Amino acid sequence: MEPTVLSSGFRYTSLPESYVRPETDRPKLSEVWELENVPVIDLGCGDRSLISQQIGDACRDFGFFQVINHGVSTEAAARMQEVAREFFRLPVEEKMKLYSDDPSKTMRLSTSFNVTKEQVHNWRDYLRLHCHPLDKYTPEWPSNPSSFKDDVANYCREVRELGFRLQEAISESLGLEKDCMRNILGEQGQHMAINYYPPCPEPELTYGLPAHTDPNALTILLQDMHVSGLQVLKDGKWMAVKPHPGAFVVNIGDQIQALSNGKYKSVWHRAIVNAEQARMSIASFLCPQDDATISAPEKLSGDGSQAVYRNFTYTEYYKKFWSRNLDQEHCLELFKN
Ligand SMILES: O=C(O)CCC(=O)C(=O)O
Repeated sequence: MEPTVLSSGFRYTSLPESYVRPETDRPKLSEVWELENVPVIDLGCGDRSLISQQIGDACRDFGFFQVINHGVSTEAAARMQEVAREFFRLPVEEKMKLYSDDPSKTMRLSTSFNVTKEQVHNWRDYLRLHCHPLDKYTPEWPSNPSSFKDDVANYCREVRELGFRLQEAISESLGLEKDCMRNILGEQGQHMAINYYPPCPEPELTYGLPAHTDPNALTILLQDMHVSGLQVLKDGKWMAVKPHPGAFVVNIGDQIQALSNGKYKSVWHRAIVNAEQARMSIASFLCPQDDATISAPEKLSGDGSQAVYRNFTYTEYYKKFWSRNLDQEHCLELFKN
């Protein structure tokens, strides 16, 4: 069968069989809690040690948090969201020119997660872009809508700065020099997934994205303000993360879990879909340089004798991550000492 995307203009009235999860692996939406006390950290409060303490607490207890007064302009975020919406409204023939199932491609439109490997599909389309260095990658980005390259590049620059500020605060919260994480991670790559979840006829039977952790270092998520869908596993229970006005959701990826020697958690999260409204989310991923050696600093791992994970390169980790299904065991488990 020819590959296609969900955002084709066709409105499904029932869920195609290939999206139906086995009974034991469904979202059980009635059992999901709303998380009232998701840490919301004010990065503009002017008190550096308070910020680092709040970030440390959030990374340890939740593995994720929201940030406000983060320095990314409201305009850049609004334009990013608007151009992403315009992209998914394009005719399907136009979008399909960018379609690929090959995870090694640096720019592609795809659907679900890993369509050729997975047994059950996910109710999601996504446009995945490499974003750093911008002058290397923007030429291959979509030129329709016409403002796509400019709007997305502006947003990427601002989000990258935010990511670095957060990594510095994370380093300090671990008692390390502020540049420590960034030095280990090297010249960081930056990727983006623009996720589009169309209305789903039977949201109880499937996922937009099943439970997964992120393989990268840090994820900065711009959520749809009006349609929620992100859920996080906390103390064995799924919790819905209600969008907070003007905030980004930040989560620790597997690499920071490894660098913190397991002190900070790369948490399981998932996206659920709903029957009435389409939802979008825009995830920016900061990733270690391909050949960066991921190894917890001695201050956290003794002289290495208490290192929870063996040393590995990001290339090695990333290959392993994409060779598996999204919802298998935590990929870091395979790198334990
Ligand atoms: O759509 C969301 O809220 C979650 C997106 C996500 O987890 C991802 O892109 O990896």
